[in-house]
Amino acid sequence: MPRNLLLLPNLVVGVFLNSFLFLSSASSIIHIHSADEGRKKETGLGLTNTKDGNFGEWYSEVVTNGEMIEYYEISGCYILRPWTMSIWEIMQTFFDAEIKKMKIKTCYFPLFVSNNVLQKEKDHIEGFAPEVAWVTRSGDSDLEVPIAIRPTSETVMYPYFSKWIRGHRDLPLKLNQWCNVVRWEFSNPTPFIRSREFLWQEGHTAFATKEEADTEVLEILELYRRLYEEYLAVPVVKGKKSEMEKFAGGLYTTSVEAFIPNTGRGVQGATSHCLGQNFAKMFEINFEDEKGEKAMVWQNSWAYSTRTIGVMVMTHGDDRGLVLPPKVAAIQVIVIHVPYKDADIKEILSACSATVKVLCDLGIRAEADLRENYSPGWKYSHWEMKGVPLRIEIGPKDLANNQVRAVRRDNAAKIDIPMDGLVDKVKCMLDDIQQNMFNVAKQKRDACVQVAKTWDEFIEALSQKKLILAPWCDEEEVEKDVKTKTKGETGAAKTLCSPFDQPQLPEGTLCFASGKPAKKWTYWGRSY
Ligand code: 86X
Repeated sequence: MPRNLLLLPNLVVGVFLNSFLFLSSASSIIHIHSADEGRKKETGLGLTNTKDGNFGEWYSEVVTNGEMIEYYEISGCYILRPWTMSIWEIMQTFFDAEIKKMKIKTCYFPLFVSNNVLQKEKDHIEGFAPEVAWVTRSGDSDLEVPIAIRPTSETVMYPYFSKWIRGHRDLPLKLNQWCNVVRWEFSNPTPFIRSREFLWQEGHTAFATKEEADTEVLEILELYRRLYEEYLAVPVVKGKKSEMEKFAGGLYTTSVEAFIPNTGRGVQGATSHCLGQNFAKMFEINFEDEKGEKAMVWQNSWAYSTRTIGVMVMTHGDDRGLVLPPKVAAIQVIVIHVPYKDADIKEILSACSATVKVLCDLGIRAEADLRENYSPGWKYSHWEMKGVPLRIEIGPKDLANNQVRAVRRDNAAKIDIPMDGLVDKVKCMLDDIQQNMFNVAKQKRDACVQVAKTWDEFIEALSQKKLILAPWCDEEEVEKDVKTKTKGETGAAKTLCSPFDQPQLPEGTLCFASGKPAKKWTYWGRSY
């Protein structure tokens, strides 16, 4: 049987479902008039929610229809499909190579933590305790003592730091592991952004001096910035967390912060902590220094997780689906043949394959979709939904003119490219798409930044979903007070970070919230 006949029942079901929705659901009537809806009818693809209309629903549709995520029967857990994992692997390849240049070694510690060890640093666990998941049983019998699943690995690793570090020659000790962690969150789970199990790298390092630790904190933070800005094309702010928002077990916390204009929420992109000597005290991580005296190590820890991918999707996605930055897209160029009446299909197909080959030979991730049981229009929508940066169409006219038609995912621009010099042109276009995606995202982010010098300005900006930059006295009590006063359905406002890149703070500037002298500019907002 010809393969395309098998498709007919699907098509019928698709159309039936659409008309069923139309008749039965009042809400579907609201968006049935959009141009996209026509496309959805025609192709069986497309989104039913828009980014501006219902951001939350749009997001879950994008990550599922884009084939990144499959929902799982356990709430807060998601299947990461190959389309996600190829992005993760590209980021991993970049980051892993960079930290190897810094002489950081790969390790792997067990998933399980004994209660004893987990409780070792009481202050550290306090507050987090409700999120810890426990294994209490094997088969039919209860375990003698329950064991925890790592929510992070400080308490797993540091006993061995204590064992392995004896003298100054054992320092620095610089380890990183790629693994999963589990935090049993109860607030609304969101794919990538807040999931109960996620993937991350966690770096844990120990030094003889605070200076070395301080330097590394910033080196790692710069890698996180590059990951976001150069790979994911997402602008971030580098800065320091307030005392309230820092990792309580550490000395100070630095972070890269992103912002989602649609929801008006900040999102912590990655953190790089200087732990000081707090953990060294608890875990007795001591060494004999050059003078033969007993000293305590200085430690750092740092992590980024699969949350990075969610931030990227939220930043760039549009009403047609995902928009992937070329540097992380598994497929950068999708080649689609456009058959036409009596044109020689064989010739078109071989032109497509030849195009893919020249692109791949010069390092571009290109693939052809030559399936004959799907129409070109269906394929356009499909690969748009998946966010492929560049589509190349080849039809009889293109063949005759020795050219191809290229269509950009980021701005829908169409241009004809002569076959001669195709690879160079495509490379340029991919670079341009990458740069343009960053520029557009930065423009949108910058347009959300609102300086607030008074309480009234602050409240007004908050209601307009702004990323607020305000002069602050840097007092914990005042931050608490702001949190209390802004508590509402959508969550309280808090500090995101104090940017390292500080605008001028004129003498005599007062704190927007307390009226005391301001010490620094700080970003405020609601956050994920
Ligand atoms: C904080 C701190 C730190 C290593 C990083 O941010 C980088 C990588 N860890 C993590 N944190 C916890 O310590 C924590 C502990 C428990 Cl027990 C928990 F259930 C949840 C946690 N969440 C965050």
